[in-house]
Amino acid sequence: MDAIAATYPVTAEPYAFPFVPAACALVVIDMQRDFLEPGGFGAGLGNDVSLLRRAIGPIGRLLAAWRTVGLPVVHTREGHCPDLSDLPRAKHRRAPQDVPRIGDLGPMGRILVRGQPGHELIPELKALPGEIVIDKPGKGAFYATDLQARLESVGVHQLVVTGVTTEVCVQTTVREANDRGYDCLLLSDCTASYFPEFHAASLKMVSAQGGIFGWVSSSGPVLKILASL
Ligand code: TIU
Repeated sequence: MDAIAATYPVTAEPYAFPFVPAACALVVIDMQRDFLEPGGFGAGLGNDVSLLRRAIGPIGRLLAAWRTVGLPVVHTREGHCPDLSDLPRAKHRRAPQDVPRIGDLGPMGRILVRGQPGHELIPELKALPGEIVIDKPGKGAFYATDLQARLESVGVHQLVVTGVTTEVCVQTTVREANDRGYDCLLLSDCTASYFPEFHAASLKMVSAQGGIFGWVSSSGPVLKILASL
């Protein structure tokens, strides 16, 4: 049997994740300038964006190993059409009066608008040609996107999930994936939040109750398996 079609147990909470490389995609959620760099959406909401940078190195190393094996990679980007027709009124309104809103002009162009500099993936984690890039108007990567069809077309039913922020777009995506029948492994060092306590609680919520939404590990055990393939 092909080595990538075998099952490799990954040490995880609440028990080993049955990693089948041939059926697994790496999902990198919203590693965009608007969330990680000063002057973007995250900073405008009053967050310390430097807290998210801890995930860049671990995601970069995992991406490199994943690409070497040739498994599918999905990058997501949160954002809206320039005419904001896919921006629900409630999401647009939901900000204090004095902060920049989605669509407003900031130092990296219009905030969370597709095609603007702030919407781009950070330079450290650019998508390579052939990798799936999902532009999503919501927090979850399945809502109003063709992600499920794209995963089905490449035979994927497991997801290794990384990116930002742990309790917002990452956890929303894990919950959506769980309801659609995907096994998700969330990697603690490859995710980050503006609120370290929310990061820790999110990881616990996923793996508690027998793995109610999935599994939690760190990138080390996955890297070791990838290196052996
Ligand atoms: N604000 C916050 O923590 N996150 C978001 O708005 N989007 C994502 O998590 N990508």
